[in-house]
Amino acid sequence: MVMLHEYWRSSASYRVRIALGLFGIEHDRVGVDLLAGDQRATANLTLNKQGLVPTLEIDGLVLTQSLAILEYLEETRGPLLLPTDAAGRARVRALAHAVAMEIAPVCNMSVRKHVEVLTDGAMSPIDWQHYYITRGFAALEAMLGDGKTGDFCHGDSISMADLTLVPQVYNAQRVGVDMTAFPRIAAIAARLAEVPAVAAAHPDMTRPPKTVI
Ligand SMILES: N[C@@H](CCC(=O)N[C@@H](CS)C(=O)NCC(=O)O)C(=O)O
Repeated sequence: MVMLHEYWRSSASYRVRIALGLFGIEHDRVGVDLLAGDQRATANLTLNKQGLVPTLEIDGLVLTQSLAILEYLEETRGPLLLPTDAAGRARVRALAHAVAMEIAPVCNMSVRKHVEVLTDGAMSPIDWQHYYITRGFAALEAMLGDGKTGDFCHGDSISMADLTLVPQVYNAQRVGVDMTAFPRIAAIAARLAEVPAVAAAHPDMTRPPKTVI
């Protein structure tokens, strides 16, 4: 059985949930409560040495790092998430990395908490995220203006870039980023929200019962 170890609000987990849905891979989910610190408990560390989520158990393997997981699914079950031409793949990866390697890491929970401690509460986790998401989205919006964007980030087919965009827009909205400043990103996100596998992966659909928001 395929098993996804995840947290319902984790953007990296959200990417993998969308991919599993798009590939039609049946799976079970194991919740790792980040607010309770379960990511650093032995059960999670045994699977994910970095003490993070997600981890995907599939094909007898234990896979970590969401983009590596997406690439694995693509290589074993695709093509679906990457274009068939090298230039297209490079563009999609650049868009995906602009989110997953530039915006998301600095907005991670451990970073936000550390900044709050270092600044003695002067910099709130929300202000921190707001700043870095806004900055990152300004760059992403410009990247999407190169004429190769269609209904989705790369032409009219869903790609890995869309799988990183959706969770980041969810986070942006949670911290009050003004999405009207990013019309291309907002329009793509709105279209993606209509895709069944994307809608089914939304945190509200996967939130454990009785979760405090
Ligand atoms: N680059 C990693 C990032 C994983 C990551 O940072 N996960 C976050 C949730 S989105 C996490 O586990 N945070 C726990 C913590 O910061 O303690 C990936 O894409 O899988």
